[in-house]
Amino acid sequence: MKIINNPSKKDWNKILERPTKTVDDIEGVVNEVFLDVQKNGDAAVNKYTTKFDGVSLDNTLVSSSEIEEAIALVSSELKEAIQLAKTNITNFHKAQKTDKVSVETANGVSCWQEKRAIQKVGLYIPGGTAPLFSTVLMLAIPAQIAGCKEIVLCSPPNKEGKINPAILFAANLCDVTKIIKVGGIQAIAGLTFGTATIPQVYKIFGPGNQFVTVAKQLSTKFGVAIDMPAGPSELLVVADDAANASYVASDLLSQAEHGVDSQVILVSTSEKLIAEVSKEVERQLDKLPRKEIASKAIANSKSIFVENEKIALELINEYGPEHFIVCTSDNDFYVDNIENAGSVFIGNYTPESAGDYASGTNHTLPTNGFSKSYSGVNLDSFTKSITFQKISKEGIKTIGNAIELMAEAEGLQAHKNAVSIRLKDL
Ligand code: HSO
Ligand code: ZN
Repeated sequence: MKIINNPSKKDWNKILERPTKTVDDIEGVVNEVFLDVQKNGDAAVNKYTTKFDGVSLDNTLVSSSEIEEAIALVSSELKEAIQLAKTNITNFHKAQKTDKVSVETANGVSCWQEKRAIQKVGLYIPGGTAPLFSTVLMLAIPAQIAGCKEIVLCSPPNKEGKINPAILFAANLCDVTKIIKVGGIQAIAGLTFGTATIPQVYKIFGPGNQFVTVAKQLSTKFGVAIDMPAGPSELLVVADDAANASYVASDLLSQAEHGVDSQVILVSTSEKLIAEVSKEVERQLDKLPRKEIASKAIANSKSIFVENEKIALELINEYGPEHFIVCTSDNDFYVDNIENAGSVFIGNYTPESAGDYASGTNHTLPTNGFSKSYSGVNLDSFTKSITFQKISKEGIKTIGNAIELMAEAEGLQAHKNAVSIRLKDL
């Protein structure tokens, strides 16, 4: 890891820059696939599955026998672990339910707000080198709790035309409505327009590569909502001599192993800790099966020494990390004052992996500085609020004149009339 000593504020932006990516050439392919799927449905989807995933499938809908087969392939230990995670994620997300908000704003004027589930949602689960079945839990559990009626899961098939058994097990455990073997741009296009096999949905969730990310963004042009703009995983750790250097190194590596473009940053007021963590990272890295990926991410990563906690906090808020681990002699200072972060992990015994899998919080979080304006996925991501109002005769008398005056001042006579016609009768 590159060590940066006491950087001046004007250099922060440069130092904290995310790994850049070029989107231009991707947009062309994404547009082409979208047009084709919109016009030709399943035929186009299947064509791109053959082209991009190297497999031709007659039927992309996962059958109950395929699910049975997958269930048999998952070890009972792993099933129990997944069940434990499901319980914790369920508990935490169920608690996020809120009561309806009801206010009599003026005499006879009742206003209230209630949440309703988004009826149809699409969950995208990437394939790739690490099949993230934990993401199935993070998306399908809150979708169920919210009451979404149709939960469609898309995940790319491997060369044998199959989806990883743990993904199928988790999807089945969480009562996903339909599982479809389709990935990449064609999956997002299918969820956007609907095909004979893929139902059209109102909101698409889940991580993916750059193609999937650009496709999700394009789907919004066709009226589909998305969870958030996704980017490579990130972790920022703030630690001082109160932290265990080998734990800190293990956390940094846990995130670095996601991908070569993952970004991990250590911020510290202790030069001693920075030196120890660097050594530990090298030592632990050497033994990792995904060493090649993690070492590339580590090569782009930084340890930043700062003079005091105040500067550290300012720098962290400027960066807005997806994951933020706090392990210092004054954790409360950071916890109380952090403004931009997706999820915060506190103390020596709270690794990021806990939130990735089993503590109960959601691991679908804003990256790329979007924690400044976006929340991570939570129960509300699967609902929308509807406002209601009921006005009595008394109520319209109370606010009617104000409405008439305002409508007139905006030059909207018909608006005014809608009130006047009623007031006349009272
Ligand atoms: N850290 C990832 C989630 C994940 N990690 C899934 C392991 N499995 C989200 O940033
Ligand atoms: Zn992770």
